[in-house]
Amino acid sequence: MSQTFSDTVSARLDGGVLVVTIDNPPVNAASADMRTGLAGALSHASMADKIVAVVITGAGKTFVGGADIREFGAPPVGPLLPEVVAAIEASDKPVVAAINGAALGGGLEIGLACHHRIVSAGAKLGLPEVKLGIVPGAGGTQRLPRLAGLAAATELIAAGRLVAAAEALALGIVDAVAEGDPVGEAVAAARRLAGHSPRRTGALAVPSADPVVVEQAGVRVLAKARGQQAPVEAIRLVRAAATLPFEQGLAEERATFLRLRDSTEAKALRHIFFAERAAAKVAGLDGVEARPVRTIAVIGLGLMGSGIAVAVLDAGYNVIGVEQTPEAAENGRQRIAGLFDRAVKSGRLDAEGRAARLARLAATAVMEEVAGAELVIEAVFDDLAVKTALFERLDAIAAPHAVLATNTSYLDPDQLAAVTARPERVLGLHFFSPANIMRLVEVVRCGKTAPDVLATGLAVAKRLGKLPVVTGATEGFIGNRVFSAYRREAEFLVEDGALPHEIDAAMEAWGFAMGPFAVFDLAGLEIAWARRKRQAATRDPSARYVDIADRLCEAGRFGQKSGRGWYAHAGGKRQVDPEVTALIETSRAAKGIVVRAIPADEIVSRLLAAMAAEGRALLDEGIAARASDIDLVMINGYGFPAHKGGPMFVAGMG
Ligand code: T1G
Repeated sequence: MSQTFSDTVSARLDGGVLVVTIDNPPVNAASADMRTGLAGALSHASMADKIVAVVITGAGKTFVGGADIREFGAPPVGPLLPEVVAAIEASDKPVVAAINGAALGGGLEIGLACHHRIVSAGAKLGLPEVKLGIVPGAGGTQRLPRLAGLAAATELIAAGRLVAAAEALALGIVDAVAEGDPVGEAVAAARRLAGHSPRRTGALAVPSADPVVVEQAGVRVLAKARGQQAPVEAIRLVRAAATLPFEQGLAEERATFLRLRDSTEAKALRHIFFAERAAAKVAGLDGVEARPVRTIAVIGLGLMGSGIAVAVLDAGYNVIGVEQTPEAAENGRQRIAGLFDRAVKSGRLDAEGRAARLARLAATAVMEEVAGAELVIEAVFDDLAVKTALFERLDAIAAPHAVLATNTSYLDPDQLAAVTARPERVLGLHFFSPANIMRLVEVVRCGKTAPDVLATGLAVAKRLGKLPVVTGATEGFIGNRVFSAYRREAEFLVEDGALPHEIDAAMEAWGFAMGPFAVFDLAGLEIAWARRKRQAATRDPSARYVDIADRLCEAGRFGQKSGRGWYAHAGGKRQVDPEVTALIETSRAAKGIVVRAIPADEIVSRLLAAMAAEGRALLDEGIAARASDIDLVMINGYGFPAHKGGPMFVAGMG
């Protein structure tokens, strides 16, 4: 017989054990109602003599997905999670966690306060709060070190890394991995523990550890934190677990959590969290089924094509890799095999996985073989004539129901669709290099793309583990349009008086891993130069135009690959090149520009404003569906720091 303690918490008695189930779809977040219910169940258990122990579990595929992030910023509603967690730990009757699925943030903190933890084999556990710009706020930084030690706790909390069940057992975070149903095994364990004094995590001593090892764990995480606050605070709090009395550590943690929760960094990362979920909701696709896809043809196995093929093979699809000649096809197959070798070397893949993936790859020079694919992705040279001819051919030989996708970065996919008999089956899938690593895929909805074709593109991108963002068809889509505005303003700043290294220094100090000119040199200057030349005839003569980059390219300075660009590059290092400074000064003088010193904050604000203004235009044109999509594209494709939220968020338009 089941008993309810709130809308989201109910319980049943199983031979003296109260089995409490949290059922708060979609992720059993620790909402106010859930907390009230859990607290109610615990106090009921403490008062009922017939109850000898408690088991806590979640309904569905999640244990508890954490605190309810939507409640952040709203006035707090009691009982607060730390109070519920403290009640669990203080219970005189053993409380066993049956971790049936994801136990994240406050969800794991509930588990850590239980006296025994049994996890199902497929569950993921972790304290990913730093990914939201905060630290655990319900005891995670004080209880996890007591179970897993300082070094592991430092790494897991400061990096927000999740662990699978086996690693959680090895680290001492859980007591057992369930062979079958974790609830049944938890009830059995609870009965065994009944009548014994509970093992309270907070009462455990923090195992001693080699301070050097603990220090190194923190250093490794901070090397990637790029000035974010939360990882620094997480490391400090985990250390405090070893030096402060438990209750004092909890208080310090809570104060830090509350301070960070309202920080701009946390608001920015929360914005990104919900932006990623919102991007998946595409207008006009409610109830639209994606077409089934088992085999994907990738045309062109160069840098982009081979990366795309690897991502597709990693996701379990069959791949038909097409090149112009048998030799090129074999080179392509070897390039793909080489990418898998690297994955094996870095431990991300084992030999069996590599072999299984390559077994699903057919590399060929016979274009007609694409007839066996439900989706064709072309990644050939980004030239209109080349791609148009290819689409005419594909339209004739691809399966009637197959979806045709272009990986173009700058061409208008509508022009490619127009040369086919069925333009409704054409869309853009714009991957970012390296395509097997970069998360972002711009999914381009062309003028005639059918809803189920768009749904198919989104479904495939999601299965690749990518972050798909839908964009309309315009030159450069969302990302390159905003990046072009960024580039334009950066060059205006150079003409006005700032030097490339000063601009890069300002943007890197603000949070970018690389400033614009370092990125231009890394990507190569020739592609933008070719586009500027293509546009020269139609460029508005009254519009401001900076020709310094043209001068650099005319001098053979194409960036890192040619050893010289905006910088001189040697030994993997970039250096200010007096030749470039002289070229800049000459160009300014030729235009009679009165140079002035430009402070770093003006550099930053002008570049951010330029990106936001272009974003605004994309929204007005209906190319981007929402401002947060633009933030996702710039963060996941162009190195905009996530903890800043994106150009639209910074401009207050997120
Ligand atoms: N709060 C509120 N809503 C949440 C949520 C949460 N914690 N997690 C997910 N959602 C919503 C999400 O917005 C989406 O809504 C729907 O649930 C499905 O999510 C004190 C303070 C659990 C692995 O960081 O990582 O605890 O779009 O699409 O792919 O120390 O959600 O449908 O309207 O992601 O199956 C720490 C966050 C919080 C975990 C499931 N917890 N969540 O993935 O579904 S801070 C986290 C996830 C904390 C304490 C602190 C994933 C998931 P909608 P989804 P999924």
